[in-house]
Amino acid sequence: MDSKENGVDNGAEQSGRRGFLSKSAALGLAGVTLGLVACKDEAGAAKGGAAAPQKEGASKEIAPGQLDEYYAFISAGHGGEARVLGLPSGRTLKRIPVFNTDCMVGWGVTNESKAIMGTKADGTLKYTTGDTHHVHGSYKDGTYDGRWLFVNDKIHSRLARIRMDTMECDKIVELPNVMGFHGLFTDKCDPVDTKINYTTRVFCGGEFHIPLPNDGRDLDDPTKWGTLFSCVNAETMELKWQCRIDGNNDLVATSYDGKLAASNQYNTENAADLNGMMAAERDACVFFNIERIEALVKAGKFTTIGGSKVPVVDGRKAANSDPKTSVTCYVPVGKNPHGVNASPDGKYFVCSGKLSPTATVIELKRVMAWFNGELKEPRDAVVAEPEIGLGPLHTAFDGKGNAYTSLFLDSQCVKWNVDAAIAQFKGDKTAKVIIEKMDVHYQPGHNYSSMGETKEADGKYLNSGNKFSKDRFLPVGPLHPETEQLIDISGGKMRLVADHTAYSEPHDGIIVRRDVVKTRQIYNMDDFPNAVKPENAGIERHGNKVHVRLMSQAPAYSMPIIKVKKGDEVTLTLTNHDKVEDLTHGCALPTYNINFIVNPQETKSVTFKADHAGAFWLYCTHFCHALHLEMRSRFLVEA
Ligand code: CUK
Ligand code: CUA
Ligand code: CA
Repeated sequence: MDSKENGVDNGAEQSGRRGFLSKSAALGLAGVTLGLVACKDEAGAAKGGAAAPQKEGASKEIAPGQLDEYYAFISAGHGGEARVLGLPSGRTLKRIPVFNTDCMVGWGVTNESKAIMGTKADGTLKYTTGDTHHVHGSYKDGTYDGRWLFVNDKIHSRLARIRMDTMECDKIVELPNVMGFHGLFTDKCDPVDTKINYTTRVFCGGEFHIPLPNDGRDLDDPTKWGTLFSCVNAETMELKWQCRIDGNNDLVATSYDGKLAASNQYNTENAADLNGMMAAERDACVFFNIERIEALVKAGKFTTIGGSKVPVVDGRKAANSDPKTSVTCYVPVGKNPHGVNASPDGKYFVCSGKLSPTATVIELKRVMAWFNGELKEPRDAVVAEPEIGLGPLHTAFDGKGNAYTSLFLDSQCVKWNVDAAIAQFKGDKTAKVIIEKMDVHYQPGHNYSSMGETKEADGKYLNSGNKFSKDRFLPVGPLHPETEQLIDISGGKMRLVADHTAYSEPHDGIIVRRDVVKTRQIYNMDDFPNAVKPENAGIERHGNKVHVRLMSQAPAYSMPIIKVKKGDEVTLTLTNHDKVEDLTHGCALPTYNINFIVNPQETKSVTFKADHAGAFWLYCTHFCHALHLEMRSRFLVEA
């Protein structure tokens, strides 16, 4: 059998695949993006697939029993969850259900998780789908403080918070009058009170234009539609304010001093169709002056939209003609940009062209100068715009002055030097901007580096989240796994260290030093007001409402028989009294579609109607003890 028969392409075919991907993607855009095809240079030309990891890379392997150096917290795309990997091994450490339901932990099953996810009047979940793209951490002193992670849901415009000590989602908020909440970033400091040098705000970019409010008006007149940039209080997870803009938001970045947030805009045209969105030669990166927006909110200079009470400040150009009072600054950048990333030194934001082969470097000092009326044009804040390759999307940094941008069309990662790009922009023809291009497999979206979005960027690892793996792994049917490729960037040359598979679909993530993360070992029973203790355990009945209060301690539940009547509304609360770390029990109830776990000292509950008469074994699903299989109780429902 040759390699083709079993569906595995060999090396020679790999290069064919690379060429095909590059050409077909470029062709699809031909006609609208002539410049893009024309600029393909030697360095960007298709090459063969990169080989297996090099020798030195192999030494990075984490032997059995050894722990990884880093955590990677990554989004899961339309899987709706967040994931935790160990790096460099790529071991999956945890999958954190957020917007999806998960029957391992009972996310979307228990009353507690449903209360976080949001329910309809009948108690069922409002949404069961999610689309997570971006995970960012909370900061203190310009680096991660290990407190929270925040993750977006593009499909239903929700922001979720994950506690890093338990690595569980604890709050979700839905953004009003926003559709397609895509980019998200935490702030790192208060713009005014510099003593608040930690995260108190989360910024959320709204991508899709919609009627405001979206209640059926203006359906046939998209010129009246708009998009909002939202600010959420990180502590309370309530909306602080929104800012209406011209064009749209895509991704978001923030400055270390808390004064600026920015979002790249690919639809400055405010268009409703593909050609319209690609009409302008340049789009923009819109900067928000946080201090001014909040001053307007404080002064009552805002409107509200529809039934929402959230203050909405006008950030459109027409309302912001004087830079000295403007809340927004629209800096023109390459066509249909995707991605805006802050350099770890806090000086620059880099916005990539996507349909332009360029990355635009914007100096924050100059943006502030524009807001102070000291810079003529917003475009004057641009200090470099190197040509780096085809389909540039996201940029990561090594903390040594180099940037790494994913090239979607070229299926490469390009390493370039920011200072050299600035020198070239000033006219230095000898400046060597491009340092190296490396093939990745294939069509990379996000890349992100170890501690790369903090002042502690250490330049050790770069992850390339690729949208296609194609021939990198054994085929598993029509849908292939995607690849997360780990690249060692600590030396002079980039080295591919490992391919990790990813279940659809890798977007953004962060790589965090392991010492930053401090997890809890067990829960505190007192944190649960509904905890079941020996004094209140048992069955309590009020009419047809029955509360079953159950305890678990390996290898038994506190009641061998639980008897209710058909038609009862049963609330089952289970507290795990085991105190040993990781001694988790499950609670599954056949026919009733109930399945969840309780960790040591944790309490969870479910409410359901006992609408099937009969005997049902309530059993432990989580292997906890030699007598795990014996850990079960009879749930009897009298007809
Ligand atoms: S986006 Cu995924 S590759 Cu949603 Cu951050 Cu660019
Ligand atoms: Cu308790 Cu298995
Ligand atoms: Ca555009």
